Parts: sequence; structure tokens; C-alpha cells
Amino acid sequence: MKKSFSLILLAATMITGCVKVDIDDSVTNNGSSGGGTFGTLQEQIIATKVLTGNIDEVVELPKGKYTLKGYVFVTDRATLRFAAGSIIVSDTVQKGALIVERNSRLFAEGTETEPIIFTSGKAPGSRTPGDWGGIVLLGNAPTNRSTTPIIEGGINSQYGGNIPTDNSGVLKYVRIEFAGIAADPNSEINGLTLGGVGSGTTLENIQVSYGNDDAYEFFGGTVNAKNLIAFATADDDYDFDFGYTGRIQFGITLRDPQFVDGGDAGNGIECDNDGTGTVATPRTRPVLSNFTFCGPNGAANTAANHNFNTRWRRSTLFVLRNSILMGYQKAGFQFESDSTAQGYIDGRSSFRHNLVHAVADPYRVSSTSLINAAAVQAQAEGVDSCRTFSSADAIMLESPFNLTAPNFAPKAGSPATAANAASFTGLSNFTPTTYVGAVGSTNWLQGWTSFTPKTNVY
Ligand SMILES: [Ca+2]
Ligand SMILES: [Ca+2]
Ligand SMILES: [Ca+2]
Ligand SMILES: [Ca+2]
Repeated sequence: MKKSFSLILLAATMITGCVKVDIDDSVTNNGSSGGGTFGTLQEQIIATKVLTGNIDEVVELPKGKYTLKGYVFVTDRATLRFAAGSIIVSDTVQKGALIVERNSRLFAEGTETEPIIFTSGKAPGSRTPGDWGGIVLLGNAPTNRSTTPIIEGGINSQYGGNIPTDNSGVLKYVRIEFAGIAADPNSEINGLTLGGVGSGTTLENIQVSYGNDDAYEFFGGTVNAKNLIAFATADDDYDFDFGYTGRIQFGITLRDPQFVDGGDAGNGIECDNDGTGTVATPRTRPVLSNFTFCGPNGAANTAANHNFNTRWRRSTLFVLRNSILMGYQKAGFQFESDSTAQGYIDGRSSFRHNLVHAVADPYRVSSTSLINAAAVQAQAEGVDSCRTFSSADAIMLESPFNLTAPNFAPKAGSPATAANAASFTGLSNFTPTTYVGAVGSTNWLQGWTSFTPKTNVY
């Protein structure tokens, strides 16, 4: 009886076409009435242009300008999708952050001409690092913690698991600017935080600028990435910890000499197995190729906390190939601790086919007596096809230290394009290049990046 009545009612409403009725007689409130309430979260956000609280259902937003108000959690297996060309600003009072919890996904797929920009809600000229939190992706891929960890930054969400191929969504042609709010004392949020993020996730063409902590921090996980830029980072450009084992190809750093973390040393790469240097497994072992690192290069008024280009420490393993290290203040290739040194001596870690310059020490070793800096330099130059330079100019890139319009391409005759400068022997799942560094003859930064986020009009 009930069903046939419903079918009659449904047939009647199809004729009049004004009330939506489903098969079990319930009337769906589609937002056209109901005293100001909205039918779905998606409709509510499209109407108000504000994201706040929990996103716990599918929300797909058309191109537009939206405001993040406070900590926003994508949770309960929900997905949140932004369209190309969207701009997401933080509320200036209730500072925003976007946290994508395990089993939920973020889709932010911009294009070369229409990137998706996450930035400060303040006016041009008044934006500062830490105007908002940042983007935090949390997944189910392994970490080396024995109990399920909680992500830092006052967020209190768990991450990690046993699914290496886990998928947290897509970030493509995305800029993240002025992130890094200090949630608790000494616990800032990174521009892009990746906790246990799996290899099913896509991270391509991302620029993090003026972050008040690290630009990118990876806590465990297996996610791969390509075409990443860290511009004017306060702390570390790339920070790896807790068993990260992914691959990254094409990475750039450009540091602002006058801006650095006041409380912690800012390194190009800071890489630990864990905070106390245990050999918990999986061991942290990023596999990196085609990076161009540009430090302050001894510019006038360089702030004191600009530190090492690569700081491998606390029992980490690593692979860094086909890269340009230049202009970091205190050291280039630097490592510390016995177990970090042992991994390098054993060949589980490698540093090959790199061009190396630093303002102070191109090679530096501390907290171990297993090997010294002179032996590391001899290994790098004599066995591992690295070259060492006494000035960054000698590496001959176009204008790598220009803070508003840098060009990382090699000049004609640069050692970055010398015969056999690059080698991909033994590296799998990388795109072979004939050059070392992040940029060859095609400038992949064109169109979607910006080095003037302080004054851009959004
Ligand atoms: Ca951090
Ligand atoms: Ca850090
Ligand atoms: Ca760290
Ligand atoms: Ca640091």
C-alpha cells in the first residue's frame, strides 16, 4: 500500500514538477525554504563562501573565493573539491587551517594558468608569515612509530597505518602562502604537512611561500611528489621524519636572507629517523633527484639562523642525486650521528652527481668519528661524481637569488648541463634528465607561481 501510494504521489509531482519526493515519501529540503537552513553543506558553503567546522560529506565547490574560518576538518570519509582558479583565504580573526583526516580526501586541481591559491586574508602589503595555519593531509601509510601518532600544531588528529598505497587526494598547481600560525608555543603548522600520506596521493606543482615553520614536512608515509617550490621559508624547506620513504623529483628552494625562524635553525633539508635517533623501522629514507637549493648566499643582513643546506641526522638514511646545492650559510652536505654516518659508509645512503657550494663549509660532519668532512669530500668528488664550487656564480644559473623574479635555468656552458653531469643509474621511477638541478630548458614555474605574494591583489 505504502509503495503504490508513493508512486502515485511521485507521478503527480512529476506532472506539477515543483516538489521533490523520493520513493519512501520523505521530502528533501533543497534549500529553497526552511527558514534560512540549507539542504547540504555544499549549498551552504556556496551561499556563504565560508568553510568552518567539519566537512563530513561530499563538497564540490565551483571556482570562487572562499574563506577558511578556524580549523576546518575534512572528516568521516568526506571529500572536499576546489575548482581551478579558486582562492581560499584565511579569516583574519579566526585563523584558518585545513586538516584532511585519514580516509577523507582533498582535491585541489589547479592548472598552469589557473592555480588554486591558499593565502592570507589580509590586504596587500600587510600579509605576514603565520597569518593562518596551512594544509594538513593525514593518511594511512606507515610510519615508524610504535603507537599511532597525533599530528603537531594543536590539531589532535591521528595519522599513519598499514596502507602504503593510501590516497589522500590531489594537489596540483597549488600555492600556499603565509601559513604557519603558532598553535601552541613552538608548535607552528607547516605550509603543507603530510602525516602518513600514501603513494596513491598526487602532489605536483606546489609552491609554499613565506611559511612561518617548514614549507613541507613529511611525517612517515610513502607519498611521491614532483615540482615543489619552497620560497622564503622560516624553518626548514623540506623536513622529513618518522620513516618517510617516498620519491621527489624537481624541487626548488629560495630563501629570503632577512627572514628566518627566530627559534630554530632553518635548513634546506632537515631529515631525522626520529627525534631521539633510534633505528626504528621503516627508516626515514627520502629518495630525491633534481633539486636546486638556493640559500642566502651571504647577502647583506642575512639573519643568523639560516643554517645548513642538507642536515641528515638522527639515524636517517637518504638518497640525493642530480642536484644543485648553493648559497646555504653554514654547510652544504652535512651529516651527524654514528648511524647516519654508517648508512652513508655502507651505501644505503647516497649523495651523487651533485654540484656543491656553501658560504662556509661545502662538506661538514659532526657528532660522529666514523668519517670526517675531508673523507666525505673525497668520496663525493672522487667516487660519486660530485663537483665542488667556491662560488655560487660558478654554477652559472640565470638569476637564482632574485627574490621577486628568479630564474633557475642554467646559462650556456653551466656545469649543470655538462656531459654526464646527471645520472639515473640505479634510480627507478624518475624521469631521466640530461641536466642536474630542477630546471632545464623548459621553465615549469611559468604561469602558476608567484614570488610577490606580499603585494598580489587577490
Ligand atoms: Ca615543523
Ligand atoms: Ca622543522
Ligand atoms: Ca624535523
Ligand atoms: Ca629546523
